[in-house]
Amino acid sequence: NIQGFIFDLDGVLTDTAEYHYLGWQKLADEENIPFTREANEALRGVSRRESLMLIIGDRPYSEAQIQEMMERKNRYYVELIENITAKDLLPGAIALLDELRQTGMKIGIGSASKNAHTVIKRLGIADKVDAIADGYSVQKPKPAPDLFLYAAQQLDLKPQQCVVVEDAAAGIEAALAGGMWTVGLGPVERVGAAHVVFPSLAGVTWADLRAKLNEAAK
Ligand code: G16
Ligand code: MG
Repeated sequence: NIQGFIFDLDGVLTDTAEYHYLGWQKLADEENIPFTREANEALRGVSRRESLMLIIGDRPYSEAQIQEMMERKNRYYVELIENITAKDLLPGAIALLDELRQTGMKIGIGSASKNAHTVIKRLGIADKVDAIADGYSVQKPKPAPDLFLYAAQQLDLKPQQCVVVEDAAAGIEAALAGGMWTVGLGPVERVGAAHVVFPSLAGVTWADLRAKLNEAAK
């Protein structure tokens, strides 16, 4: 019996992926490391540190240099997200959030980002969510289930009462490992492991979700 939804932030409710990309691209250019938009796809939902590791590969940076680069990229990112408004919500996000709340569902956010609180505030949805699990909440990043389990706990729900909505393969993996229902947004090649897949939240209603989840439960 489903009683709550946990939404990933970047790629599900808003598209901050572009700002993460611009931040990493600037850093990579400054460090003379080749980096492209395509390479950025592999960083979807991946933690800040893991993202940097994928960018630098086996280049011999010290821990101090790694820390400095993470901070530098974050400064660029924080600057870029200053202008986020409700207009940056992805199509269908607000309609579904509002509908789910009306049906009595609890709503949580499960984001790997340490900037999640800022983004949620700027999007104007802070009063529509009951709990936020972010990049400070747990140690182990997705695909470990810890972040979503933390969110479920904050909502006072059992994992099997929660639906996780994710755009990243690592996020679907994390939610499945936590014993939750999963909705994947995007191509099947990326989120096909989810119980239910939609191209995006545009036009998705609770009735659609309930029907497809019931189907998947059979
Ligand atoms: C996001 C993004 C990732 C980003 C990570 C950490 O997660 O998808 O690209 O690297 O958070 O963000 P920050 O550097 O702000 O702590 P999610 O989980 O909302 O998709
Ligand atoms: Mg995401």
